Amino acid sequence: MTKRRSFLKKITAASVGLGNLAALRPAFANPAPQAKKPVVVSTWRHGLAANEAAWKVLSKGGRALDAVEAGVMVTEAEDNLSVGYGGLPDRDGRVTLDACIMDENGECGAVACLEEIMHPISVARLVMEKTPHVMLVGEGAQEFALSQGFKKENLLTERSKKAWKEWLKEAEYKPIINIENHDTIGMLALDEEGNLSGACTTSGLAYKMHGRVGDSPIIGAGLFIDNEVGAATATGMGEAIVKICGAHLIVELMRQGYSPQEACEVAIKRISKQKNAKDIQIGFLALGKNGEVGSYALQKGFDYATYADGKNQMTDVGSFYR
Ligand code: SD4
Repeated sequence: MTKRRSFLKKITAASVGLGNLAALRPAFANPAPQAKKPVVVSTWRHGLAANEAAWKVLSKGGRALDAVEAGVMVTEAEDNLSVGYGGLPDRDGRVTLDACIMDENGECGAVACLEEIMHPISVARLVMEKTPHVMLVGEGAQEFALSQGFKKENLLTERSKKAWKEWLKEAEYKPIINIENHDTIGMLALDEEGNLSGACTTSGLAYKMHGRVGDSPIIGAGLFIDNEVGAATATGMGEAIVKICGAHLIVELMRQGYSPQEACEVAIKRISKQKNAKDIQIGFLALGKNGEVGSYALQKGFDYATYADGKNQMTDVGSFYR
């Protein structure tokens, strides 16, 4: 009998490919504490202003989906160098935008390489709500936006044009996101009803090849929501995030019982094995169904904004390379 039991133990461990069965974290290993809701979190310092707009929706009992759209629209309309209006262009001087949105029902929409439209997140939402598709890109995305009443606008500001002209003097093609050049906004919200949604929007990697798309509009990479479990979003070097399906990996780890913090750390550790990991920045942000927040980065310098209990505040994030 004892022999049989130890034999069974061995084959179970071997068949799941794990030397140590304790490494398996069933969902019941992590009982959910009392829900903290509503709550909204978003990447980087510009998340503070974005959270204010999201909170207006959430504090009135509004839907998380409406909150995240309203929130990131603030950042899209700001003259900053990394999201929407004023975003740094590609190497041909064209501002191309990527965005996606996902709701509590697992519905999602995305646009990639969209030009001259100030609010790609709202176009992404309409892709979700009005088409049978998940993603529209380039000209097709723009045509769809125009058909929905969006107007063409010049998004290349004097400041971003000047920066691009400066870059052209050397025009060395080094596609990298490190601690100096970043700032996609990824936002996750849990509403009073206990439903999760998220949004992610960016002008992407500065001076990228025309047509390059990062992680931010890719469901499962830059953003993923599972209303039974939690939500995750990403910022940083998109190629590295896509290679591990970052946001989906984090949510799936949370489903297995990892806390949002532990899940972000596992995902960052996985990226640390990639060949150029030392030179790039990645930040992950996760929100559990119970309102618990976790975040981790590859390099120092990542932070995020949380609005909960009527307070909006920044948190500095720990990093793999200290
Ligand atoms: C991208 N992840 O296009 C985006 C860029 C970014 O902070 O997050 N910057 O790869």
